[in-house]
Amino acid sequence: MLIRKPDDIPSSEITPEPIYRDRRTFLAAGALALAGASVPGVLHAAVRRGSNDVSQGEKPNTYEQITTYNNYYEFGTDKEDPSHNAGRLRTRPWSVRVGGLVKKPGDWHLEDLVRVARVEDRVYRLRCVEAWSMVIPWQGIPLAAMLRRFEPLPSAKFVKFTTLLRPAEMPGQQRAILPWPYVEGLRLDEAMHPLTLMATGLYGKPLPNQNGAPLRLVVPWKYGFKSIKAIVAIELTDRQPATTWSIANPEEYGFYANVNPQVDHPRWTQASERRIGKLFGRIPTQMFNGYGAQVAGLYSGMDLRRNF
Ligand SMILES: Nc1nc2c(c(=O)[nH]1)N[C@H]1C(S)=C(S)[C@@H](COP(=O)(O)O)O[C@H]1N2
Ligand SMILES: [Mo]
Repeated sequence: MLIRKPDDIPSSEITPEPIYRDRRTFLAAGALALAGASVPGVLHAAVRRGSNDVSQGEKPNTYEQITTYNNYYEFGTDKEDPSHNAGRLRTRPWSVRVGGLVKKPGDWHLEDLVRVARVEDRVYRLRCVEAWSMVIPWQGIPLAAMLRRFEPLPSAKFVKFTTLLRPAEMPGQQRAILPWPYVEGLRLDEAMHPLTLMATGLYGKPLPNQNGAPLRLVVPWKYGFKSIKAIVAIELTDRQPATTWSIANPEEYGFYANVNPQVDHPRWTQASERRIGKLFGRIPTQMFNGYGAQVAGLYSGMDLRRNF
């Protein structure tokens, strides 16, 4: 018989999923309350989710939904391709190259990198630019805590992220669907925002490969394509970095990609979305995906129609 220490057992394994969900929501709300009033909207959202108001659509999606309906073109373009094909990817050992405008460049072992801060629970909405959405209970560490360890220079204004390039294990990279490797970027203040997370897990389990193991970005107020998976490099820059979808199609995908129901995609409306798992109807899309109280200030004075 295999006997494990209780703390080796993910809570999700010993708690039925619906109870786990409620408990996590409660924990998240409590943690944010302790953190003070700096992110009142998040606390409020967490409390609302805890109220079991299913009609709001704020109940977390199931583990099954989150891990079988994915966008990850390195493993194919159909939603079920990543869950079918990503199992072969080797995510250990893993290191992240840190460079550019920092005092402390260098290669970090994944284990050392995620040890720079305590792992937190964050239940976030994820809104894909394709107009579907989910609610995902992530675990991860704030990107800000990571970046501080690299000591950005005063000249640093942006952060560039790069996905692993390994066509032998990522069959989508054997075709020119997108320019590889996948790259993304944030303004430094967006990257330092307390909502910006480096995710290492979901539902209390290690991040599945199809969701971006072992380390993926989560920027909940932006369209999902900003949340780059399987990160192997982080570079601080003084110029806005090129990003994969704006290279592929600059008319349709911009650098900012803030969720905005008032600015339609050239080929479809962004005013509403299809919540995965909800059988009928669509739900209204919220400005900044509902995180405006926390992040709108980052964009004051900016023309959000031009900076899409
Ligand atoms: N490297 C990489 N990261 C990526 C993508 C991708 O194709 N490659 N797809 C993006 C898109 S479009 C979305 S919507 C989210 C989906 O994340 P999920 O599969 O965990 O829900 O991942 C983003 N990160
Ligand atoms: Mo997406």
